[in-house]
Amino acid sequence: MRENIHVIGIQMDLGASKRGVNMGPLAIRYAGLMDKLKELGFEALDKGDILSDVAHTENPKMKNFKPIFDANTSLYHQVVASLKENALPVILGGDHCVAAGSISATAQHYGKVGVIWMDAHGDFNSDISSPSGNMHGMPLSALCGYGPDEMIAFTQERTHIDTNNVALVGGRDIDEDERKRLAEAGVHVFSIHDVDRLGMAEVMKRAIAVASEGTAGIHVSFDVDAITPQEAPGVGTPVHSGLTVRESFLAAELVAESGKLLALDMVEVNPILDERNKTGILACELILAFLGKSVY
Ligand code: B3U
Ligand code: MN
Ligand code: MN
Repeated sequence: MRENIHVIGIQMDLGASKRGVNMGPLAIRYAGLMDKLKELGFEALDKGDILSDVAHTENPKMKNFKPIFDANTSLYHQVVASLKENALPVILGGDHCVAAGSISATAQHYGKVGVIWMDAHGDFNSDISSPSGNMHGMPLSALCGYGPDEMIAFTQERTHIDTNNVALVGGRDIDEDERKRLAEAGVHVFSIHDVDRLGMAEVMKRAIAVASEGTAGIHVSFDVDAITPQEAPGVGTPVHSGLTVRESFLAAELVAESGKLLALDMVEVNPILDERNKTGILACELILAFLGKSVY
């Protein structure tokens, strides 16, 4: 595990249907993230927040594309810079669009990386298949080369993520077309049903194996709506019957134990919809667990 952590916030909510996840980085910092990282012994540097421009839609199938792309371009360059400094980037979203920037950067730096995408949703729509035009439903598809390609056009050449190395964990609200797209692309889907049947330890063992096979390591992208809404109420698109808090921590602890973590996104915390920063505090503690904080 690296000693050097760069915390990078991105105040952007333009990919979601509800406003407010732009305040996610503030809520997670307010929960004490920087001090707690230092208490754990990390050299933790706060790189501040990237801001997005105002909402502006030209194509309703890709709402707010331009300001999303611009903010993501800044994020991409910041994450590449942090990786060059040998830091492990922790990205505080923001809606899940930010993973298009952060994961492109990790892939650009390391060449071949695996992804564990923890989410109630698939985020595997294209502009064509999306029922909403909301871009936070598209980043995983874009990253894997299934479009929209513009979303990850940060450099001339795209470094796509091989779907053989992608595990989606916690899915339980996936659109019909999206399900077919995930299956055709060969993404390893561990739905909430699989978590029930196999248990989180086995699911994560398999997800880590998938994401590690032939890669430099793993980029984890954690959407807090993976967790059940009673425990994580501060999210824009809650889906009932999600991961428990303990399952979420177990997943984080097992990733830490694997020693394969290269970068971490913690996204979709919506302080406006939260209860006394419950979701922000949970997101903060989960980050620490992904970085190796143990309870014993
Ligand atoms: N799959 C739907 C809904 C959705 C995706 N991600 C979130 N919601 N958070 C869509 O709009 O693509
Ligand atoms: Mn998501
Ligand atoms: Mn989600």
